[in-house]
Amino acid sequence: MGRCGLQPETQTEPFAALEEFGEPGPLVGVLVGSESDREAMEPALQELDERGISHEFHVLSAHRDPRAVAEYASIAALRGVRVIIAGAGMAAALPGVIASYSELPVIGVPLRSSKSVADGLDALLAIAQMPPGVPVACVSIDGARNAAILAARILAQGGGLRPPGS
Ligand code: RP5
Repeated sequence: MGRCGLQPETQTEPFAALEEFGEPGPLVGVLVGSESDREAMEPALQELDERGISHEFHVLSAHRDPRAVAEYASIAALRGVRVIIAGAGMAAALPGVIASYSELPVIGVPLRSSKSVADGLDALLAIAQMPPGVPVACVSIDGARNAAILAARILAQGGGLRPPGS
């Protein structure tokens, strides 16, 4: 499992993150919008660890590093990632922006940031109220463990849908 954040110097280089994200990926990508979100997402990482599900962890902000988020999401499926869990607080754009760039299932985790004026409700609404056509699954506020369990259940549906007419 790799746990890393982009170095500041790479964030200003166009597509510089492709080198890092070009490596074959794990099954689950776990992202947060800030270092301050890391602790709240630990239950997700622990649950994935206990289930033996390969995963990676990145700190990528939809507002502060939008290009890096776009790069990550655009090639995640090509790297073999099957589900993305994204946690963020306040104006929690991260899950929605990832869903804009990827057709992978995205599970958003609204986080109760210490800076929240609404005790996490702001993040919940930001994640849940996506426009039609760009779905994001939303677990409860600080529901990181449930996000990992949901990711495991999605991964268990390996057969997928049958093509129409089959
Ligand atoms: C959000 O703003 C992050 O997901 C975090 O929950 C919140 C505060 O971020 P920091 O100012 O602590 O980096 O984007």
